[in-house]
Amino acid sequence: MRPWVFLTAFDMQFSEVIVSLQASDLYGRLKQYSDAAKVPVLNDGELQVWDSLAICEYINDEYLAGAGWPTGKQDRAIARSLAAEMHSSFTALRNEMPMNIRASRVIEPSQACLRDIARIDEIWSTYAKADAKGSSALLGQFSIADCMYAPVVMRFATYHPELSKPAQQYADWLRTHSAVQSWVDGALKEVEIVDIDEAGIDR
Ligand SMILES: N[C@@H](CCC(=O)N[C@@H](CS)C(=O)NCC(=O)O)C(=O)O
Repeated sequence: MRPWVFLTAFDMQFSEVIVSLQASDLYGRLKQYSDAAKVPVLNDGELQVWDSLAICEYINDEYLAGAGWPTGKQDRAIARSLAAEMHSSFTALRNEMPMNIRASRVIEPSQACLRDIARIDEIWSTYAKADAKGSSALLGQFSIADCMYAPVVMRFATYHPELSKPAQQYADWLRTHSAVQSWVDGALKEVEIVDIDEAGIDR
């Protein structure tokens, strides 16, 4: 989702190959596109770029002349820290709140998961900046950092944890961003159910 939202938000042309994570011979299917046998992977000519953050960084370097990060060295440093924190942390949240856009569920989060939610609330409350044009982006400029948090916004839309007002405002803004909405539109048309990602009970 993260590089897809980034590419879409910046009007980049790309084509997609969707591989079901329940496909028979999943390893072989993924190996056709990715030496690492993981998705997402971007194939641009002869070049293979794997990992969502690396794909966003490559697009930013190759096609956007740096516009994928906020302007200003300090804001860029913070945006990169936020993206890296998302990429390397929040294990409990990821385990207990699998992405499931078509569902609305109730779970009982562990203490570790509640701490992850609290830290995300702190990040969004601290760094989302509303502007006159109706944006609420992190550091005041839509960037790779926002794309990295898009899946968490969708997880929160499924499991409804309580958030502070500023954090909820950011979540609402990002969830209704046109690129995120395009992803959600596609997700709502899917029919596949990934059993391992069915958590909680229906609300
Ligand atoms: N850190 C990687 C995560 C890559 C990853 O774990 N991808 C999973 C799907 S979310 C995958 O390809 N799983 C297939 C498998 O492990 O066989 C990224 O964000 O790009």
